[in-house]
Amino acid sequence: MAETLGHAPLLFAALLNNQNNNAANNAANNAANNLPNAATLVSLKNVAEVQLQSDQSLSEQTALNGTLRLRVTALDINPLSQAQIDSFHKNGFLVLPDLLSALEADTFLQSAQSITNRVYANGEDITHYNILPDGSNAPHPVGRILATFETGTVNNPLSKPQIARLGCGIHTRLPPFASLTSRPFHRSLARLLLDNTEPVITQSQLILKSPHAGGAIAPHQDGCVSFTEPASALTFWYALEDSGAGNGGLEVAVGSHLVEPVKGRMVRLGKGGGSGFKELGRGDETVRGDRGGGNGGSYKYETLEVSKGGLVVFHGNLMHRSGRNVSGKGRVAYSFTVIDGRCECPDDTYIKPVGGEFERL
Ligand SMILES: O=C(O)CCC(=O)C(=O)O
Repeated sequence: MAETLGHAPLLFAALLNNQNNNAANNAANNAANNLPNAATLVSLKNVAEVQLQSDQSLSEQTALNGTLRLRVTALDINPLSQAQIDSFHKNGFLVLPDLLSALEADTFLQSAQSITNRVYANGEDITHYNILPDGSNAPHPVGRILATFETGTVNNPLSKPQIARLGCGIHTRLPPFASLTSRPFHRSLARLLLDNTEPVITQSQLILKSPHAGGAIAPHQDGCVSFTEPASALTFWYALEDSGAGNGGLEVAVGSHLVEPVKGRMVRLGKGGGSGFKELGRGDETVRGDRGGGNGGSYKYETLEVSKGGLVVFHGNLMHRSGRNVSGKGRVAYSFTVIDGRCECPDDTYIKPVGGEFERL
């Protein structure tokens, strides 16, 4: 996995490492040096913040909300069979196909594309950040939309730098994703699968793997970022485009949630958006960057084939990763993570909002 790149934790590592704000030049440099290696990609990552609140008209939102409400009613009556619940506990994840119609998935995709277009257009609603090496001036991602970029390309070095991720407050700024996230069906799943009777949202993101450019995401557990005691993190991952072995699909280490406890947690450093990693049971020792990979390298990973509109729901302790997208097919996913509000979440948790209150699902 020499070429693997960040996921949620590494997003923040990327913020810390960003020292160059000119993504176009980075891409040109990478092209000149042939394919970039992992270190090059991470150190050249770029970040931009979208400031506008919404890209949808009220009538579009209303139409979408109406559609969603109808589907929720149907799905919430009997969300899962016992066999599905048993399978989740055994394997650590569950694939639920066709939760979004193709039309709905396209609507969310359009919303994602509208945001990415605005970032690419680099208009006045976009703020660029130059992050100092110590990360002290990094913007905090809670409640914001921050874009990070792939600065290299896989097969097409002449293409412009592609957005790799938009997070971590997608649903707080974009009404269509607020509607999707707050479906009662998700609350039912949280209660049924992890006994999360008071689920709260820790983050929501769009993960974009552009054709020929999408980078790999290193093995990790979401419970390192969305940490609680006892562990309660549950991630909902929607394929907005077909996702699988051909285009850098989600890979899971089946059953790893049973044998790989979360060994550390991501913490806030200082008053800015800086982050570090605290190993559990090691007192106050904090290291900068991400160590959320656990024993990730030693597992066998299975690539999930998820058609557009399918949902993967997975345990916060499940090791997962994804590969580069070397295909000509895009791969956009929307994900959000919940924890149980009854469980203890330390105040220095990186993703915890200032003031300490997470939003209820
Ligand atoms: O979409 C993917 O490839 C994985 C995303 C992921 O693991 C994450 O954001 O934590």
